[in-house]
Amino acid sequence: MNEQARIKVVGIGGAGCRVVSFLIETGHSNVELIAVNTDWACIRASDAHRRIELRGVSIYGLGSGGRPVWSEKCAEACANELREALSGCDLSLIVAGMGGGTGSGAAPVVARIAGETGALTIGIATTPLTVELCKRNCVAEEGLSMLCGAANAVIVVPCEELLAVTGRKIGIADFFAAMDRVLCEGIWSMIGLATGSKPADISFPGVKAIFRHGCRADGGKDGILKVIEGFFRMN
Ligand SMILES: Nc1nc2c(ncn2[C@@H]2O[C@H](COP(=O)(O)OP(=O)(O)OP(=O)(O)O)[C@@H](O)[C@H]2O)c(=O)[nH]1
Ligand SMILES: [Mg+2]
Repeated sequence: MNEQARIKVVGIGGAGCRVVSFLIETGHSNVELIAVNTDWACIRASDAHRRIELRGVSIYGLGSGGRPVWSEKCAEACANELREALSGCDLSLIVAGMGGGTGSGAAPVVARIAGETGALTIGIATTPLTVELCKRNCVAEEGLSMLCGAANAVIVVPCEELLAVTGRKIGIADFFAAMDRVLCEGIWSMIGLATGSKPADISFPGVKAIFRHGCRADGGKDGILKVIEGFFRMN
């Protein structure tokens, strides 16, 4: 059991920042929560422990409007601030919804920087609903592939899988609130595993060894915990 593992959770873009807000509501004292966005109003409204407004390209703080290349440039321009915020931890969880510009473009840069600080870096990324624009699905695929290249492991949570559970009659706001809850529960479970609180015999170095492989895992409707437990069983 290792309760000393230093953990940071970084939410990127609208979806990532919402998950961070949810994590704050559900509380955990040992974890630093960081919100990163090109949408400065979203950042200013966030009660994350650390808030980073991405700037560098003329997007006027209004989000990237679906342009991952702009967000990537902004994240590179803010690399020093990101590095400083991300340093000093053992495990970085990088959370983003793939399909928009900020999560898809900036999360891979944030993951790379987190890895450079020496932290084990795990991406937690949602993929869009099939009803979302075709362009969003293409942007998501590309963003995901970049994130997989930058993080030690990426846990993919397809929105479509949750829709299969909630049914299609649910409103979009309720649906994404449910998605936030699933992600939030999965993240706390993962932190429980990483800090050794569950199961008790798994040490943080063990978690580190398992996720060092740089693989991609599908979360699906059973949530993230099953995936994590799967990794432990495999090893
Ligand atoms: N969990 C969750 N996912 C969301 C939410 N809103 C949208 N998404 C999903 O996340 C994807 C990315 O959306 P956003 O996070 O809003 O986009 P962004 O990264 O801020 O990108 P830009 O606004 O284009 O700069 C969408 O295509 C949806 O699939 C939300 O409130 N919660
Ligand atoms: Mg946005």
